[in-house]
Amino acid sequence: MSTTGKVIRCRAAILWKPGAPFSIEEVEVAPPKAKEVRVKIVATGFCGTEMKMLKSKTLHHDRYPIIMGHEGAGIVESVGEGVSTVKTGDKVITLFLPQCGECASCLNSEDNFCKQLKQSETNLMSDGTSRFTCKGKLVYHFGNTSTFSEYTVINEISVAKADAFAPLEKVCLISCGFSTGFGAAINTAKVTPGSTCAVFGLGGVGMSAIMGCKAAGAARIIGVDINKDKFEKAKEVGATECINPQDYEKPIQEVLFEMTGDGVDFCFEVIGNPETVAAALASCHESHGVCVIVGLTIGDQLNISGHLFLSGRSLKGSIFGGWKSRKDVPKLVSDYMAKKFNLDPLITHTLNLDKINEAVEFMKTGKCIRCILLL
Ligand code: COD
Ligand code: ZN
Repeated sequence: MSTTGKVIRCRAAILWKPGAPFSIEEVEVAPPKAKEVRVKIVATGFCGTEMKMLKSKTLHHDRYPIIMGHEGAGIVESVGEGVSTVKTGDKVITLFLPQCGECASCLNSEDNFCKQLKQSETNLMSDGTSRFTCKGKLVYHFGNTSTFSEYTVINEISVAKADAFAPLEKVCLISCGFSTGFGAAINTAKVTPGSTCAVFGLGGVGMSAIMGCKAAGAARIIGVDINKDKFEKAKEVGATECINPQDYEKPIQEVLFEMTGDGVDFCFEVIGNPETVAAALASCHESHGVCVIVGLTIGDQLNISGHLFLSGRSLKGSIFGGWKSRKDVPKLVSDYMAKKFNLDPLITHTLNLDKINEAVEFMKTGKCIRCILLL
């Protein structure tokens, strides 16, 4: 029996208040309105950014209850009026960063920061309402996507079509972690062949940055993390050496200067910590070194000496690895299908959505790179 045009009752992981565990509830998901699609989520990764959100007391402006999740893949269940680029049955990747195709950023070939991203700051759909309710209460959306639900409603500009044969339990990582890290190296830093790189933070996004540095032909890739259990995997994906700042008396930037002579050509901060951003910048070659910030979020303040820039270093931000989401994600999925990169090393755990709080524990204890949740 078709569910088109009807409210769907399904399971979702709800966060009722800051600091609470996820609670699996039955939710109602309204049909998509104009220019929206309703997606049956098949798989979603649990990203480090969700951990940041769980810890933060200030993000979301107290918009609870909320359905989080922004690293998803699924199948279009139905589409709203005026949707022309996807149809029922299509496999799609959810996009926390939309691509409207019309704003100044979308029209600029060097820019991917679609102005419609602002929409997600309301935690509601464009008409100011939510498509979710639970126990009679409005439930807020998250990151334009809300993938911790069996069904979700997303703007057409926030989904990308995926190859019909793509394994959704793997390519969901193209929705955030893989693309964010890999693209930071390829597109934002534009890592050059033979260069020396350092990646601070060896989570799913940092590992993907290592893969990007390797694909770009870097000669040396130094992984930096306080959890040495990450080193084996980092080397598997391309790190040539790994160091733990806690093993040294001196600051890590001095260690990196000793290891490289002149500092690294490209450095990536994939932790989201203002202090490690400062250390990553200071680890770069004094004149041509480029440091890319992948972590950090609203409210994070940097304290960096202007002296570091005088000689020519640069510090750059990066969102979604610089990819134009709707245009580039289908190509990334095709590249995955053509075995141009491997996502398996990033997937350390796979759990049913019901076990989402175990995924939180794995992330907390540093045991996991990516935990894929199946819905
Ligand atoms: N020094 C070295 N390593 C550290 C330190 C430190 N002081 N502190 C933590 N680490 C390591 C951890 O041991 C861990 O291995 C790694 O840093 C972080 O990995 P994860 O698995 O927690 O995180 P990822 O890889 O999934 O995500 C990292 C981000 C940097 C993307 C995230 O934390 C973040 O800052 N997000 C905000 C930016 C954002 O919203 N981006 C868009 C969506 S992702
Ligand atoms: Zn993410």
